[in-house]
Amino acid sequence: MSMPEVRLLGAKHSPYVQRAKWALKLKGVEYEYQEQDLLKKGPVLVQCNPIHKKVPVLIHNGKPIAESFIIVEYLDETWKNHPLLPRDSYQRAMTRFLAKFVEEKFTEVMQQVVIVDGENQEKEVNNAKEALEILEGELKGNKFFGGENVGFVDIVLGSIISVCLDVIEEVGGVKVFDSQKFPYLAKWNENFLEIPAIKETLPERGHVLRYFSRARRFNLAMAAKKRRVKLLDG
Ligand SMILES: N[C@@H](CCC(=O)N[C@@H](CS)C(=O)NCC(=O)O)C(=O)O
Repeated sequence: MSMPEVRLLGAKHSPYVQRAKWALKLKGVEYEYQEQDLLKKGPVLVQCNPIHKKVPVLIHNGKPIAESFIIVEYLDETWKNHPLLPRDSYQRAMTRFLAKFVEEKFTEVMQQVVIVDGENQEKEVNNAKEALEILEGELKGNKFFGGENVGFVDIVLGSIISVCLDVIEEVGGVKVFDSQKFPYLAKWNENFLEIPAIKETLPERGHVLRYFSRARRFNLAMAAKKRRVKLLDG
């Protein structure tokens, strides 16, 4: 049997994998999906992403590509239909700038919101709100960050806002998003979830919920253990 041209190594709960799935779906690329066990990483994952051993990994004609940003950009360069980044170099640079902002100031902050508590959590919630305020201003009533069609920034931000945000709020016991305060983003989220290619490939909420609940329990237990060790030491 011949190998499929495009394969995706993923995990059911993962917002990063979701980005690759959306880009593939929007471009209408057929692919074979292979779920990975992230606790016992198998030889395929280790071989394809030896440096990080993380998903997603896209395998195109036997050649692996890791990191969600790199994968989405690779797909955009390889399949020209439904462009995800603008053609103009300056506009492309601006798109990448905003996507990087989302990753550093929102995605990574939301990851902290879900695994810490107390004052640290309050601080991270405020950081997340500040990032949302900036994104609200960048959107300025446009349908999508990509204009009339969803693009790179929509995919990156959607993987957090449309997939994880309410789960993170539930698991972390906090409120980050307020549709009164961020009306453009609230409308953007509605528009985003109305696109068939986006809503048909959304992960099941239960998988995302289980993943974040486990991550929170684990991290809080580790933090408590560290505090105990420090008390004994000092
Ligand atoms: N920067 C990476 C992050 C990917 C990532 O963190 N993937 C998680 C799944 S949500 C993973 O594979 N974790 C396994 C591990 O950290 O060992 C990307 O954008 O693709």
